[in-house]
Amino acid sequence: MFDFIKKKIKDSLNSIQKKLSKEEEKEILEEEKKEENILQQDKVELKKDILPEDKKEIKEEVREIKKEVSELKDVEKGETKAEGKQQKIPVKKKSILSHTVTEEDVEMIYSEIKSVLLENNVALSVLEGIEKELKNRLVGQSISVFGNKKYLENAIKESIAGVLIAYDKEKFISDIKSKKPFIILIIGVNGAGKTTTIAKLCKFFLSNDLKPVVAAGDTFRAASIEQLEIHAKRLNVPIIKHTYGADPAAVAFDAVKHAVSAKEDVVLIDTAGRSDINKNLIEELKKVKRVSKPDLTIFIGDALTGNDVVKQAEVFNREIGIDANILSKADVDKKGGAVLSISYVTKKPILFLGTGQGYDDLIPFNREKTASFILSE
Ligand SMILES: Nc1nc2c(ncn2[C@@H]2O[C@H](COP(=O)(O)OP(=O)(O)OP(=O)(O)O)[C@@H](O)[C@H]2O)c(=O)[nH]1
Ligand SMILES: [Mg+2]
Repeated sequence: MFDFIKKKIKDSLNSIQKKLSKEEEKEILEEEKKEENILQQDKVELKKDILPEDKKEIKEEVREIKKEVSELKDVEKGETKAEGKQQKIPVKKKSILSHTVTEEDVEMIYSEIKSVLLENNVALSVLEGIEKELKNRLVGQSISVFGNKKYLENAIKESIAGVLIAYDKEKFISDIKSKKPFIILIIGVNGAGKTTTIAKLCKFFLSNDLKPVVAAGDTFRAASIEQLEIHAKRLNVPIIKHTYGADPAAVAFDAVKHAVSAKEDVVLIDTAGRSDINKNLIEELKKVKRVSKPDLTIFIGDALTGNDVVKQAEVFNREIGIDANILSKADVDKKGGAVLSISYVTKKPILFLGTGQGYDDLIPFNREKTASFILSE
């Protein structure tokens, strides 16, 4: 994931660095020119007032001062490493060293990374969020940002983390333990990875000493019940099913009833998808939700579909209401735009990322780690 963003962000950082260094050099040169002018003026003023008998003595003193200045300049000269090769540039005097970052500086930084993120399906509102975060972190900072790539990297990393919302794994487990049975409704378009994610979640619950039961609420698609049955059998998890064409709300209701009497910890309700989100699907899901009264409604989205999945999540959130997101197929998604956008757009956290077809291919989402990964080598 983030293959394209990672590479391009590195290029952008180098380009930002170059632009900022040029600005800095210009500033230094201007400062030096000003100092030179003042010196010249002083010289002229002095020449006018000097008596001929004092000239020799003054010349001697000037020679001494020049020597000292030249020694000081040597000390003040520094070296910076640019892209492996060493380049000598004068180091600013202390007073000029700390530059106060302006809105224009941040806009320049933002315009560099904006195109990278846009190309990789990051939603526009998320980009605006990142810009706001960058401004909050950088504008007014009295710091030598120009000479400090790490500082810039950090600001970008924190700004990206600032638009992500994670549902902490530990909190998720403690939420589940707070109510028995805890009911989870799984929704999403067809092929998003709902049924596979339910199987992965069963494995996750079992390894956290929680007993799950699954409800075959997709009575619409051919072979959907058998698909869930195969997973349930492999994982040794009870399954509640009806026949094809049956009311999914009735399946969910029965699963909850079973969980209460069998003292199961979690009910996972599978549902059908449609190729597009039509009225029938929305009505069906609304009914399942009304009847099963889930404690958590999770939207499953296919990360590969980029902007589309974010739009789907918005519709599901508006029509049915979602509490958390899981993005599947993060293992094959090279862009990562959906992962960076979905929590900011829906204002609901990402719980896990699906990273393969195996039962263990479900990793808890961590916003700091995700942002660091984008900026890592
Ligand atoms: N590479 C990869 N494939 C995945 C992942 N999650 C699901 N899949 C695959 O995506 C395909 C669709 O997954 P399903 O779980 O059947 O999707 P669904 O949302 O239940 O689909 P419908 O029942 O048709 O609505 C299957 O081939 C899964 O193996 C993932 O995280 N990574
Ligand atoms: Mg399914």
